[in-house]
Amino acid sequence: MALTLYHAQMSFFSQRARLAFAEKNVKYKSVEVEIHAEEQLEPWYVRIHPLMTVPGLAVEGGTKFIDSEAIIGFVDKITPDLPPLFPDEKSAEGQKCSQFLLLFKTFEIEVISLGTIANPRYTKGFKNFASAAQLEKALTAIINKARRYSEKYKDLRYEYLNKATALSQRLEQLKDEQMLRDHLDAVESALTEVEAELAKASNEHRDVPLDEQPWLCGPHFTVADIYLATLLHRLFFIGYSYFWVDGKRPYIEKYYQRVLQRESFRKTCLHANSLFWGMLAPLIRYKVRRATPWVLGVSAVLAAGVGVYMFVRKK
Ligand SMILES: N[C@@H](CCC(=O)N[C@@H](CS)C(=O)NCC(=O)O)C(=O)O
Repeated sequence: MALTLYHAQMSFFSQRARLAFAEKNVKYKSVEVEIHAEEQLEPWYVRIHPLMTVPGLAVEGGTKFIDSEAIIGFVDKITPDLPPLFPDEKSAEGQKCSQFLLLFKTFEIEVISLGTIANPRYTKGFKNFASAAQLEKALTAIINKARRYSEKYKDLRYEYLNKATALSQRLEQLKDEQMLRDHLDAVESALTEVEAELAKASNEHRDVPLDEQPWLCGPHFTVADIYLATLLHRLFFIGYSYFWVDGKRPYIEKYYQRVLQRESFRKTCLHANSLFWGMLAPLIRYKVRRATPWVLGVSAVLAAGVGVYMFVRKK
């Protein structure tokens, strides 16, 4: 069964999806959607993913998934012989997993990521790469593009108008500093619960070497670990590692170090937040991809010119 994953390196939700694929060792065709060049708004992608977000998954035969959790669920379903990412809800591990998934839904990482760029003062050591004004300008440009496209591509009119509305709400949130504070508080209290759970499990497995210790919900690396691992990685990148370093939440600190060593994580997420690998390199690939016909055309004309010149000179 051929699978095509549409994703972006730096995108938080794409990282979750890629990590699930790697955990379950499922192969897929990778198509990068360059969200920093607004490629998610191009009609070819809207026809695959009407919400114009990443990740998206297309399955041979026509089925599509347009949400990271649904994608992870699908990956889990097609690999029943491997330990489940969503353990049976009747098991203790499955119950914990559902509880943590609910807990991780008490805040929105997009509000935190974008809000932090607009208000970096809550972070420690975060090197801001855009001002609030630049961010607002960029979002406004995307909203305007969605509105223009709603006129240009009549068959996708409602999808584009929906997108413009969704992004306008994001823009309002960006200006709402109290909202950022609320979401940061929610993250902190979630981390407090995580710390308590990790501490309990670690004390119960005191004599077991670190690489054999349980993960968040039990013996297996589940979807709750995918969420926690990518959350910590993003928080680290945007300057909130002070939530756990320097003895603040030592079990989380140990957990994060363990995640950083995990092969699946290293392959899919380790460098995804870096400005070079997560933003610049994909942008260059995108430009090359788009420039290829033009570059090929010019090269062909030049080569033909040189050929004609040599031929004439020989005569
Ligand atoms: N609930 C969705 C959220 C996806 C999402 O918001 N993706 C972000 C990147 S992390 C995105 O595509 N942003 C670009 C946009 O909204 O135009 C999921 O879990 O897949």
